[in-house]
Amino acid sequence: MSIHWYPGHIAKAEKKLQGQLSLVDVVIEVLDARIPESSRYEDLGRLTADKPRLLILNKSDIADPVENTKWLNFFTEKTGQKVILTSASSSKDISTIIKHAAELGKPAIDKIVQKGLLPRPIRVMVVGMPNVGKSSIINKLIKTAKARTGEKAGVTRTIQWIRIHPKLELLDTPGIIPTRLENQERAIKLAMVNSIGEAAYDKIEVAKALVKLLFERYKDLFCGYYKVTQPTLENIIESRKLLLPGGKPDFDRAAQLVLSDFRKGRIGRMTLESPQESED
Ligand SMILES: Nc1nc2c(ncn2[C@@H]2O[C@H](COP(=O)(O)OP(=O)(O)OP(=O)(O)O)[C@@H](O)[C@H]2O)c(=O)[nH]1
Ligand SMILES: [Mg+2]
Repeated sequence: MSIHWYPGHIAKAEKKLQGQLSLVDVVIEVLDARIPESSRYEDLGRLTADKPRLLILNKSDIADPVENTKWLNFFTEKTGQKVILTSASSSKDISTIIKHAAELGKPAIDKIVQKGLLPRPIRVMVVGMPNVGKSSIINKLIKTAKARTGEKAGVTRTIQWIRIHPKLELLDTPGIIPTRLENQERAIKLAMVNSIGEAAYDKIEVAKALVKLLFERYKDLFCGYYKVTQPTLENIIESRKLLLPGGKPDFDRAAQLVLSDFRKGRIGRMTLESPQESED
């Protein structure tokens, strides 16, 4: 199987991201907690010129809680960054993001004050691969601020910087990390969590690989949910009676079903990779 990508776009996207990053004091780096390593961009440190980063494992509500803890510990040790688990719908998690961003940005403002200049708000931005939850987090950060300050919706729509805390300003658009897909194993996991445009891959192939992986990692949950005993789409087609007119198996529908069930967390809380396998 091959997932297509376009190296020509990468340099341009990186340049844009680098430009945005140069404007901020703190970078909020969002990963998908179901594929923390595969949704991470190793080169972000180079692009941010080593600005403080808050590493967020988002969608932790639909990821495996045991794996969540493992990944939290792994990244905390490995990166030396502040790492937290979040769900974009949790107001408590949004407050935690604000609290850590304010802490991480304080040294930058202290420096300004030490030079005898007036302090300014800490500037932050949200960065991550497609579909990890960047917009959900940004919207929540803005809404929380509006609720607190009583600011009217729409007023801040046209401005680039939005005050989300007395000391914090947020860039209102996320930084999109360009996806390099040299590594097909990684590309297929990104496809599984819907982080790659559907035109780039064959849904049936990705669904087949997902079924295998879920069976390997979460056999009981997987088999229980679909009432199957084997990791094949054929089994799911049979169990769910997914047939085309005339009685032929409907692989398209089966693939769509499995992908959508997994992406929405319907089968259960699942994580597709564990830290020990990802160590180089
Ligand atoms: N369960 C769960 N779903 C989430 C969470 N955060 C975001 N989502 C869902 O994931 C999908 C993508 O979220 P977005 O906020 O649009 O992600 P994004 O990173 O802005 O995506 P792009 O704009 O495509 O790069 C949406 O359906 C969200 O509702 C989360 O913490 N938990
Ligand atoms: Mg978005």
